[in-house]
Amino acid sequence: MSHGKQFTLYSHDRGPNGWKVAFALEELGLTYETIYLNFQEGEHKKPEFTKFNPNGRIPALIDHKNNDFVIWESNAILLYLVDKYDTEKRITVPDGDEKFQLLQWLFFQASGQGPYFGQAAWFALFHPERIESATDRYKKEIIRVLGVLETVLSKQEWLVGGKLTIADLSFITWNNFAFNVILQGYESFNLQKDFPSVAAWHNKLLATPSVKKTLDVREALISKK
Ligand SMILES: N[C@@H](CCC(=O)N[C@@H](CS)C(=O)NCC(=O)O)C(=O)O
Repeated sequence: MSHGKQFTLYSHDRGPNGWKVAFALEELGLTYETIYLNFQEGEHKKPEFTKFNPNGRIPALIDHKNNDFVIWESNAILLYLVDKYDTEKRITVPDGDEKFQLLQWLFFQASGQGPYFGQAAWFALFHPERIESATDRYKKEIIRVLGVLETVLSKQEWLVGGKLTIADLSFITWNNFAFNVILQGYESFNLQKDFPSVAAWHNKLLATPSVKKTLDVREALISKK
């Protein structure tokens, strides 16, 4: 076990997906050490890391109290953590219909939010050429996904189970990046005006102590660079 902590989390200071796992670890009061990989130096593609995650992406989690069990894909990690360690079901729901709704949101996040928001970020910020049609396509997809969330959150406070769960936690970091960076100055985008329920939900999530603490760590790491 590394330094007496139960888990080792492989993450990245800016990459959104590792922070989702940190939110859940904090919320459940589990102990962990984070190793932030250096993407510029390709650490995530080196055998020292791909022996844990053959996909060469963060996050990956090692559970030292479970024979160094390794799990990767952020939402699979969230499910592992709650199934094994959230016995009081603080941030998950009981088996049954609600569990399938929880899975529905986690699948939607992993297939509908993460990749599209990621492509929007890529074409808006990192692609070597400006390709307006591609940038626009993915920004429009962000707007569409926010519309889906708005429809649901205008009728209920949380995505599932009437309380904060891993489903809500899974959306925070990509939404943050979309609101603060990707969609800045895009057409007449105004989160508060266009998606008031999403804005209220997102602000509530940011004010949750475990989330705030984790995002403060992120801020501190980034501002040190
Ligand atoms: N579906 C994966 C996505 C993982 C992912 O794309 N991670 C990014 C950082 S947030 C990464 O490692 N990027 C480096 C690369 O693609 O080379 C998950 O949710 O864990």
